[in-house]
Amino acid sequence: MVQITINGKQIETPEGTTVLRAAESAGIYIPRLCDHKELIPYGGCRLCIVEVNGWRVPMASCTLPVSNGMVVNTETEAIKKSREFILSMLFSERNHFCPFCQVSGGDCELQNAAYREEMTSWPIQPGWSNFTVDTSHPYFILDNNRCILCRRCVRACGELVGNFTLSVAERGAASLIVADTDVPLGESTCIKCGTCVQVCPTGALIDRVSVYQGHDKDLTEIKSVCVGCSVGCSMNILVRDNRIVRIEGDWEGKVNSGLLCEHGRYDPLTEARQRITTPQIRKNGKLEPVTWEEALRTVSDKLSPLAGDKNGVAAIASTRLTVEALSMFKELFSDRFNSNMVTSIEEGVPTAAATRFAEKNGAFEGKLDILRTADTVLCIGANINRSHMVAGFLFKRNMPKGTHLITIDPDISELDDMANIALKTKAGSDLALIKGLQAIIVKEGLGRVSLILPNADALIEQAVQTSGISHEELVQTAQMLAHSISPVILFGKGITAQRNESLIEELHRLAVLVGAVDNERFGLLSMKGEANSLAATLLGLDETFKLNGHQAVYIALGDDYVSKSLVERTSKAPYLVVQACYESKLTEQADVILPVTIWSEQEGHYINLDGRTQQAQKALPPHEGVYDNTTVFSEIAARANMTLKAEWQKAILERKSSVSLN
Ligand SMILES: Nc1nc2c(c(=O)[nH]1)N[C@H]1C(S)=C(S)[C@@H](COP(=O)(O)OP(=O)(O)OC[C@H]3O[C@@H](n4cnc5c(=O)[nH]c(N)nc54)[C@H](O)[C@@H]3O)O[C@H]1N2
Ligand SMILES: Nc1nc2c(c(=O)[nH]1)N[C@H]1C(S)=C(S)[C@@H](COP(=O)(O)OP(=O)(O)OC[C@H]3O[C@@H](n4cnc5c(=O)[nH]c(N)nc54)[C@H](O)[C@@H]3O)O[C@H]1N2
Ligand code: SF4
Ligand code: SF4
Ligand code: SF4
Ligand code: FES
Ligand SMILES: [Mo]
Repeated sequence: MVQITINGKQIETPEGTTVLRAAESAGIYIPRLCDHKELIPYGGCRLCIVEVNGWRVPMASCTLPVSNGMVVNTETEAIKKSREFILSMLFSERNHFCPFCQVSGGDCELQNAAYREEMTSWPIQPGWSNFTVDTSHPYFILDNNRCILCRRCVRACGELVGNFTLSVAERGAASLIVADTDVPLGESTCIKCGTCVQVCPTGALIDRVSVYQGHDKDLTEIKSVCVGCSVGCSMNILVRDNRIVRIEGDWEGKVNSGLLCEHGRYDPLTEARQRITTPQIRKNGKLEPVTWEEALRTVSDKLSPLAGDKNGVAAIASTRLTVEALSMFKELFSDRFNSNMVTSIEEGVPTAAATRFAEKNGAFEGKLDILRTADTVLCIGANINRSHMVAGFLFKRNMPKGTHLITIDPDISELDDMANIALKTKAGSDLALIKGLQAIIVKEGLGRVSLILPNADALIEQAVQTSGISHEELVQTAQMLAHSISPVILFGKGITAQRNESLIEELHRLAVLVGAVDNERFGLLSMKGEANSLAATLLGLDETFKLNGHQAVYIALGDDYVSKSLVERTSKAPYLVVQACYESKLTEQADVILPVTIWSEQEGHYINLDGRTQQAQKALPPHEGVYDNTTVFSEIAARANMTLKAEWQKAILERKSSVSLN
């Protein structure tokens, strides 16, 4: 620990802390603009200057490490004057006529910094010229006229997102934020995650959707969890007048540390599907609006007599429902109705094989955090750039620092461009390929553990033949994996959809062989499906959906999109109940439609892909006329004279998980 004195206050702080952070930990605020908690200190704006005893000139506190006995003052007359001068320069350099700026009025860190110094004007004549405004992006606008060149956006896009789209062109006062080689943002490599907008302190990067919808002080912030995929990013939903104005990544989020992808930040704001707001029943071949009472009675009259019949009601639920809803669904149809076909829309495709492996061998998967320090990532059958973007950010950001990426995928994807090795295999050749990689490692004596493979040469030959990958490329891949110090293996639906447990077993063996997995390290992760993919499999909702003489089908669809296959497979159902939020091909063929709350109108828990239970709060009141998913299940149970215990915490522990739960 280091002792320092700031404004007369004795502070003990760990070595390596910056003066700015040390002050902050002691409740002393030092004004700053380019500094951001999640970004590497940059020292660009100089607003954070402080006086250090014995030093000739003021120092930028955001890049100044503490040292023992240091005496710092942050509010001397000289410092205050310098700060005012720095702000005057910033204001005069470009078009900072605050009254004309969208974020003026509490949301602009530049304006707020000036008010803190009690500035109402600045003495320097503005000398700016017109800078470009880029309006080509679907979600935000870049107005270089309001830019203070703090480079938070550039640093966030690189250091956090790992996309490296933004940079600075030109020099000095003419510096401009540009995308790629100065192409319009909308035509650039930008993946639309919006992180740059979230970190911009001024009105230079502004959101198209939330613009002119109110200032932060007018908005209510609700803590929630993204249900876009199984990563489970923490988010703040900003609401005004029962409307979502904006969604931001939660900097305190355990999984995502403030990051979101396009699906989390913007998809909910651009939802265009038609809501269903009244229950409907098919009468004389036509769907007609009815009261909840009539709808529930009709469903109950039809389903109650089927209770106890294994081939009575087949039931299938979305893995985007809360775990509260999923466990009630399971209890209702599995335990009370005793049906032999109760599953989820995912049908266990992304989860069942790993869960079965865990049932025999215990939890074997690691936590997403391990990606932050991986030096080699093997991505096999997982399209991380599309399906679990934020997980990808955690290692893509380190690639310029030497982290290697290997992909094994029969299809071409954007990941290939950045991969060090992209193996374009024949689909389904993974088992042979993985064994071949093991054999090379064993043969070359590179394994971390001993593994006897008497037929190594034959396995390698088999891998080459089956996968279509050359011997040389296989050796290169094996060596890259084996030589790395902290490798991580990610697998997705390309592997799990083969529903072959030995594939998981061999991947695990490979992970142990290269040191991705040992007694302390768990560098093997499956990417799973939707928000409650893991919860669904823990509740046993992971079988293939098949109709076998069932007399009714109950679908708790929630806000899922429906695939053609699900529509086709249920089209022959003798009786179809659809619990859904939006109109779809599936609701068109329903006998009864029960309209329910969307994700933002309900509260509940989600268990993400690495076993973390997270709570989402209700951001909006339920749309008039709709019920919560859990209410519908308990109403149906009550009408069939059943009571549901609804003990989800207990229910999810009945099955072994492939990853430890926390
Ligand atoms: N054989 C087999 N069965 C499977 C799987 C498998 O891989 N193989 N996968 C399982 C899994 S994990 C799942 S989640 C389920 C469902 O998985 P799939 O059956 O693969 O369904 P999805 O691909 O989710 O597609 C839903 C539909 O919604 C559309 N859609 C998605 N987003 C949008 C959008 O923003 N706008 C519009 N207009 N349309 C959109 C898609 O184009 C698609 O037609 O199937 C499960 N069953
Ligand atoms: N944006 C977005 N994110 C999503 C979803 C979404 O619809 N949109 N859906 C969510 C859901 S429901 C799921 S299940 C997950 C799925 O997420 P992932 O598990 O990553 O699955 P996919 O995105 O289908 O990518 C699977 C990859 O495996 C490759 N592949 C196919 N066959 C083989 C094979 O035999 N061997 C190997 N090695 N690779 C193969 C495919 O080319 C593809 O690139 O994503 C979730 N996240
Ligand atoms: S939206 Fe994301 S990828 Fe695009 S420029 Fe901003 S930070 Fe980079
Ligand atoms: S656009 Fe915003 S975040 Fe980027 S350098 Fe300019 S002021 Fe800073
Ligand atoms: S990575 Fe998944 S959970 Fe995170 S913001 Fe994107 S869709 Fe949502
Ligand atoms: S905050 Fe320290 S130089 Fe910008
Ligand atoms: Mo899925």
